[in-house]
Amino acid sequence: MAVRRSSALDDFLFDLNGYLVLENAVNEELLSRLNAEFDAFPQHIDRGEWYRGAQRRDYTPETGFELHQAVAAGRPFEELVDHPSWFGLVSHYAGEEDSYVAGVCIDESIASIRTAGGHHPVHSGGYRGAVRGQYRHTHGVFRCGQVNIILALTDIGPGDGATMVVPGSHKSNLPHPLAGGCDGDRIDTLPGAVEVHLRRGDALLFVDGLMHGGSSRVNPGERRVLIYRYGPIWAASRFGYAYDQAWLDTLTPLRRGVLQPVPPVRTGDPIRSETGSTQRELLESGT
Ligand SMILES: O=C(O)CCC(=O)C(=O)O
Repeated sequence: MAVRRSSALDDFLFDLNGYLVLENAVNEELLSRLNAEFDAFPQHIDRGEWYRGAQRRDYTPETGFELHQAVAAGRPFEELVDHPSWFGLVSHYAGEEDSYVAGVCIDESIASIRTAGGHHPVHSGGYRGAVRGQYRHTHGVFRCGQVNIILALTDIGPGDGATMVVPGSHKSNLPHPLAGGCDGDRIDTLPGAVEVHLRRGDALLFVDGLMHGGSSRVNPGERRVLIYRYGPIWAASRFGYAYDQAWLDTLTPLRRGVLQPVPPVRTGDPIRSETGSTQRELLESGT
């Protein structure tokens, strides 16, 4: 599959709205392997318990089952790290292009299952936004702090708990006067917020500084998504997660380099050279 690079239209719409929808990002074959992994998740485990290299850590009681470090929860999840449908785009928007620290890392990866009644509270937005999630385009380059991919493993239409965004809010200079005021912190009726409906295999790409949240799911069944957050190579895990070296060593150089772009140098180690293949070179050579 060819690596998707951003077009002038992608850049325009991403700058304008703060998000893009990538249709048919993942094919049926990978989708069914990802869904088979979800089928096998032990949904009975408590928050804090581990499943393979991933830990259940629901953001709130209402978000439902959320496995953090999902990338280490099964082989198919590794294939999303440098997926050609979005890796070129996230590198362009969050990867400090044309700088001495070009490249991206994944600082959070989450497998999420939402059932009826669940939602993810509204948060973020440009107003007093953290640098970590900031939107920035200056001197002809993007310098976003974090760009997220939400990959749908199930169709997500009305009532399914679609992610909602407030288009353009990544540049807001003012607080949303009704955020937190409509039905508690639910985003469903927030003025300006729109539902992003996805077909299974579609992905939502957005800058984390965009005001967003998960609408209330009212339909029976499960909403299944994977959330991968990409930031510059110097970003760190928000919650301190680290990967087992033995597992990292099983990955391709590019995937390993995205999950651990700057390996630790410990007392007594030799100086580590900064030279080596860049992510861009590895992506283009397919290694
Ligand atoms: O679950 C969703 O649809 C939104 C997730 C979200 O807001 C987040 O992970 O920051």
